[in-house]
Amino acid sequence: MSDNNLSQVERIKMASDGLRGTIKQGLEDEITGAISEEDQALLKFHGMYQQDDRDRRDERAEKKLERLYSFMIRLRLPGGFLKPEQWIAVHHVAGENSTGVIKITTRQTLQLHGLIKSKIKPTIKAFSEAHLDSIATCGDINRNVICAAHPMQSPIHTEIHAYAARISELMMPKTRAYYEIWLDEEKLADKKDEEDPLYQNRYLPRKFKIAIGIPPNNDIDVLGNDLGLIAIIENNELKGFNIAVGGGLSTTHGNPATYARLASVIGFVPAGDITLKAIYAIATIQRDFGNRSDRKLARLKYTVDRHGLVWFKEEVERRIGLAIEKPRPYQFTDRKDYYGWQKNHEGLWYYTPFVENGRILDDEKVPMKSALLAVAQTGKANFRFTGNQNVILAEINEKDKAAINKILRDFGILDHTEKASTIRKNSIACVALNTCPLALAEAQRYFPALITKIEPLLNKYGLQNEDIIIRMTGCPNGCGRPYIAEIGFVGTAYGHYNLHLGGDHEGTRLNKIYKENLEEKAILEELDGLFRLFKEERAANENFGDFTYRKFFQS
Ligand code: SRM
Ligand code: SF4
Repeated sequence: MSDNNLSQVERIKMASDGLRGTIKQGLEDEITGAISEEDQALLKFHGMYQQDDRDRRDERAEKKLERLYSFMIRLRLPGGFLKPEQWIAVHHVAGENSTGVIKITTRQTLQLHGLIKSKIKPTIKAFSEAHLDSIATCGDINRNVICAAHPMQSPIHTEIHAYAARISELMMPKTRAYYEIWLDEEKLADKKDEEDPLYQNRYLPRKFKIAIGIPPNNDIDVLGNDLGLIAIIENNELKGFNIAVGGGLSTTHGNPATYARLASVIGFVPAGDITLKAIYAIATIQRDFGNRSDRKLARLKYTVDRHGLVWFKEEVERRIGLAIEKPRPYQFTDRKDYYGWQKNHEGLWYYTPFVENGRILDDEKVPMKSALLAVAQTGKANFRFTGNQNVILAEINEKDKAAINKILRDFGILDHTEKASTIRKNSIACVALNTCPLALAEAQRYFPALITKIEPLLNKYGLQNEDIIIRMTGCPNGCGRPYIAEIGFVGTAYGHYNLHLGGDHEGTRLNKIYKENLEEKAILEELDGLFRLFKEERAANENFGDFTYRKFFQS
């Protein structure tokens, strides 16, 4: 591609001196709370986004003040795992340096919001002391590798889960910029040590997401990722992975060239080094063939569709020097979190509380943040984050269960989790306002209140125990994966949402737009009618998503 066609971000990456840019100087500039646009693009590769408080834009503009800038930081947690002492560290960092709210994301990690410029370095230092980092959790690079979260669902979960860390390590950038800028490491004398055969100096054309699913539970929505690995287990042994490529859920309103796409399974590779080789090869194909001029069309899904699946598979085979076998059979039956207490094959206990939209704070409903701190302080539970924005208190010995149960009871977590309705427990909302610069409408600040109005409609038709997967995002980027929900709301303008219907329970079918630009009153009227129809016309054991798909979209 000629240099003239390269997007601005491509130029910034190449001229960045290994993602350093002028971030260091920008941090020292006390005149503004912001950093330059070029550095903002580079900062993402270090796991941070510059944002501003959108609620206060008008007020600040009136007073002729600059926007109220702050930064969001996202941790790299392959497979979403933290030891209790690491949770305690995150708890304190959040309290001291950010808004205090800890957000569990849809990719099994944690975000802190509202860090002012001078707090970034202390935050990263404190994380580093807890053996945590935020490298490559944003930017045109491999992101946090996610893995099915529930250890009790397979006796070989640990073996499969370990791939998340291995893949994350394999796909890390080689530049030492993160350590130099944030942790005061001496600049390397020999630049050769930074040579990066995978990313070179241009990185990937766009973000790149990898997920590992363990059938039968598709709790991480494996097909929504650029690269999905579906674990194939035969006789309790991990044989390898079916590889699925080209998933991606974002669209842009009014741009018909963009679309959501589920990943296509191209074949099976045996477990072990060959799996890692295949992953690496797929990333290099995207590096070499991805679109570097139009960022809207730069994800792997567009590369796959431009060249075709046959070409893509052959190119992987050529790069790994091995034929990919035909896919092995697998079946997803669900994609949920197992709330309450569960036991695994070794007799270890797991408790999953309901964390609404992944927001961990002490509010009038429940002191979730204090409760989780108290659990962590026992040192007896690991923390595992789920793709549904929850946390699992994990690997608890039988002898410690009663003490942890008491903490959960005393803080009201048992009650909170038991009392939350089925629909609420199946809900996801993205961050949206007030921090997300791309939000067109509210999501996590509004969805709980909308669910409160949806619950009586379900009760009215006796549907309160139906497992209906419902999700909302504040814009069509799809961070809460609304396009694979049974009921999806996608923000179009303030207070307005497209209503999507017809996704399945297992995350293997995209939904479709049913009605556009609805306000709350219209949403509730539509749902009332839909629930009535479902009650009257559903087939035996038919899920809501399958019903609406059959009723409205099947020709
Ligand atoms: Fe996302 C951008 C939040 C999962 C698709 N996403 C953003 C930003 C960073 C806005 C921005 O670019 O400035 C949002 C920050 C809001 C804030 O204030 O915190 C944001 N995305 C999130 C999170 C926190 C949503 C949540 O509430 O949990 C999730 C963090 C994941 C993580 O830990 O890494 C999050 N984002 C997703 C997912 C779901 C997934 O990966 O399973 C998607 C859809 C899947 C996909 O990638 O196709 C997603 N986010 C996007 C996109 C559209 C990408 C595209 O292909 O066009 C953007 C915009 C962009 O990249 O230009 C975006
Ligand atoms: Fe922001 Fe849109 Fe993602 Fe929601 S879906 S967090 S509004 S980019």
